[in-house]
Amino acid sequence: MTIAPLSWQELASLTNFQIDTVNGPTNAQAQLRLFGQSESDIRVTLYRDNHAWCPYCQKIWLWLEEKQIPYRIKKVTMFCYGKKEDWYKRKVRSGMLPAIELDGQIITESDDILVALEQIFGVLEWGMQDPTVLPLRRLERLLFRAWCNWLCYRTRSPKEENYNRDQFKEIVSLVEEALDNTPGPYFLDEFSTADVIFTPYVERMNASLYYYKGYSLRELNPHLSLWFDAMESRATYRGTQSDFHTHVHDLPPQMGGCWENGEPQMLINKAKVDNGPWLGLPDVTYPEPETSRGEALQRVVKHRDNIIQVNPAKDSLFDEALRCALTYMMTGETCMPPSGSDAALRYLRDRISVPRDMSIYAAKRLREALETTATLVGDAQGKPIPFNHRRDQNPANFAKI
Ligand SMILES: N[C@@H](CCC(=O)N[C@@H](CS)C(=O)NCC(=O)O)C(=O)O
Repeated sequence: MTIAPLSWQELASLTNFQIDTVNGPTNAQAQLRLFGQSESDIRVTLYRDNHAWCPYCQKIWLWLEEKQIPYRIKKVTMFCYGKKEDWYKRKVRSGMLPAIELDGQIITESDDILVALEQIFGVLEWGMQDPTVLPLRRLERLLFRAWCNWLCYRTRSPKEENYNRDQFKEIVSLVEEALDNTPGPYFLDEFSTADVIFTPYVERMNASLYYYKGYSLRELNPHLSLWFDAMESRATYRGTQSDFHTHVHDLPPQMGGCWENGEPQMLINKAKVDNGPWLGLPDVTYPEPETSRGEALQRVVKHRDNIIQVNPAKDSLFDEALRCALTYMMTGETCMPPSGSDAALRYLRDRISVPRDMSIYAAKRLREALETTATLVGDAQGKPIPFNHRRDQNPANFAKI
């Protein structure tokens, strides 16, 4: 039995999802964060990328959220998905992100930014220059380099591939040791700057190694596993957290390539991340909030005109197909989309970006609904996701919003 697609008006009536972007939980949509304070208290502007893909920006974002420092957010285009704004190049000649404006002064380089913020607002438990934090910062860079060596260089032989993997695992064992040395799940006795420093790349390592190498960082390393769980207990981290699908496709142009090893486990993982099922992937383990479907629906209803416009399919065809997927997501009833809409539905499935568009479980529910609905009419895939750039995600297409 299939049902007719609901109208946009009927769909809109099924969600009352709303968050207070300014004073509520950490979220990717905010342009202003006050934490109950007033705009006149603001001393900081954070310049970060539109899509929340920039790892060094996540570091500053998380720190500001943890310290509840009121700040403004100005979003800038990364080279990989569009043209850098001239106004930003006048502020930061290299165009690099992140940057902050602190009491009118521009500061770049994420580590320097944290040091400058600490001088004004105090440290997050332990500071960047603290003797307990410095070795952890060095360890994070070691881990980062070992990850790059394994993931981002095309190896010429299995021997070379295995060598890079073993080098990475060796550094991971040092990370496990460091985590084992503390009484709780974090890198020091309490959650601190040290955890913020590790967060962006450990999250990206978890995603990319699962997909490109068949290696599940979070599942294979007990202390890292507890660390991830502890991070996910924090609303601040949840607000910045991305999913596997987003990362594995945003990393290649940023990193200059990510290389598959072609092993059986890798092929299984890759198929799961690309085609689902997305629930159950080790990119998130906290329980799904009841609001996930309502959130996904609210975000699509809000941006539907642009979502339909950027889709390669004819507007009327995709409008109906999208309503079918949303109808299915909200009612659980199968809703047959128009024939020929399978590629269009999968085009959107592949371009939901977490946390830019919605949070992790909302995205999983939406991807699932799009895929299930597409399957009713065929197995055509959307235009492939580009590997060398992501201009398919140019924010200019959404600039009117
Ligand atoms: N060492 C710098 C690195 C910053 C960096 O590499 N930023 C990248 C984004 S993650 C960037 O701005 N790339 C230019 C672009 O993509 O537009 C820092 O720690 O802030």
